[in-house]
Amino acid sequence: MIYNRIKNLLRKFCFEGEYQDVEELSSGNVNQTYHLFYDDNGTPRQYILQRINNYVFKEPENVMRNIVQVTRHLRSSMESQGECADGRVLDIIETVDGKSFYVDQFGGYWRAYVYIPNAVAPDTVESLDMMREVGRGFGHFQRLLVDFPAKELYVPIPNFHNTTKRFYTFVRAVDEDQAGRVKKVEDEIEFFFEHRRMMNQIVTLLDNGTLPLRVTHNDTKSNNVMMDKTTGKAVCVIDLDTVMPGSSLYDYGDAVRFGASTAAEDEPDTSKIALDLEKTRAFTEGFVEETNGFLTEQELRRLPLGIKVITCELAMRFLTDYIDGDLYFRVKSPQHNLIRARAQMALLRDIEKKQDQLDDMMDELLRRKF
Ligand code: GN1
Ligand code: MG
Repeated sequence: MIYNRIKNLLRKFCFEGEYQDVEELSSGNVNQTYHLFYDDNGTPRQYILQRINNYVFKEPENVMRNIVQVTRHLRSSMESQGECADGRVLDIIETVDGKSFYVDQFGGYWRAYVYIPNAVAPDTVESLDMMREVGRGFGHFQRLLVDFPAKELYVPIPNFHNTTKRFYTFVRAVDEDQAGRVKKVEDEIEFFFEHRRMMNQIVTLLDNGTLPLRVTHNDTKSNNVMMDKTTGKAVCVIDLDTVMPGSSLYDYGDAVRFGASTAAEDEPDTSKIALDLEKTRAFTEGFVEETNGFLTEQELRRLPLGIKVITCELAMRFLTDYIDGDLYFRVKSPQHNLIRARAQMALLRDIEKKQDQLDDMMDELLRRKF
């Protein structure tokens, strides 16, 4: 029973009211997440309780230090721009000792947030309006952090989107073949060798100063932005674990990869997977509108490169984890990481076919802007 897993933790946090119920939320691939229901003298209260994956995040206390700082900055940026921050920024529930996390007797790290009411974290983006709004949500997030002192941030996963280094990690995994799976995936391995040059491009452009380093979210799936059920507006960006210096191309590219795909990230039938250009355009409009004025022309022109690089990078990360024996991502079956890798490879092939159309879309949007 889920309750047995969490019951001892409940009194460690400053939750208000009486515990009523718990549900496990399963859409994350890394952390374990629970939705808690409380009753505070007739007022319902809801919380999120999460166990931070400490295989992925080696120093969870520093991840939490980042989140405390980032949420504080988001709140004060909103207030200074005359926006109401209530319910629009992740709200950490402290432990009874006044900390932002609790360590259990097995060394597990736990944290809690106020659940954002009347909102959904969409696993699939159903309409163009919703996709435009997801774009606004992540664009707005980037705008609020534009003056965040990047040097103060701890880097939770070094080289997280350094695709060049990720390629070396992949090659090492192939060489070591620790789960004996390499012989089953020779064609897939070849695919990443063929895409090696393309994958290096953002790293090179950051290194030579063509693209600026910014504070970015780095995990911009549509289910990381809460959408208000009544108004359909983006209310709050969640999952701040990987906020760190990066490129706007990563945030743009990852959001399009996920939200504008015609199928789920782990769709086994690859014939169903394609990039929806209309959704891509809708996202781009929302994102560009919110980041207007601070994204450079170099960044704007290269946004489509972000879609390709991030899709390829993630495909390679899934394949690496399959080869390693499923150490990193949570899997539902022994084939899950391979299915995910093949799905992202299929998406990348379709993105490559649509390259000219993506470039035309950006040209047209840029002509409108300048
Ligand atoms: C992981 O756990 P979740 O769903 O927030 C991963 C992302 C991947 C994503 C793919 C820290 O995110 O990088 O893009 O899965 N997060 C980490 O679904 O590795
Ligand atoms: Mg995440």
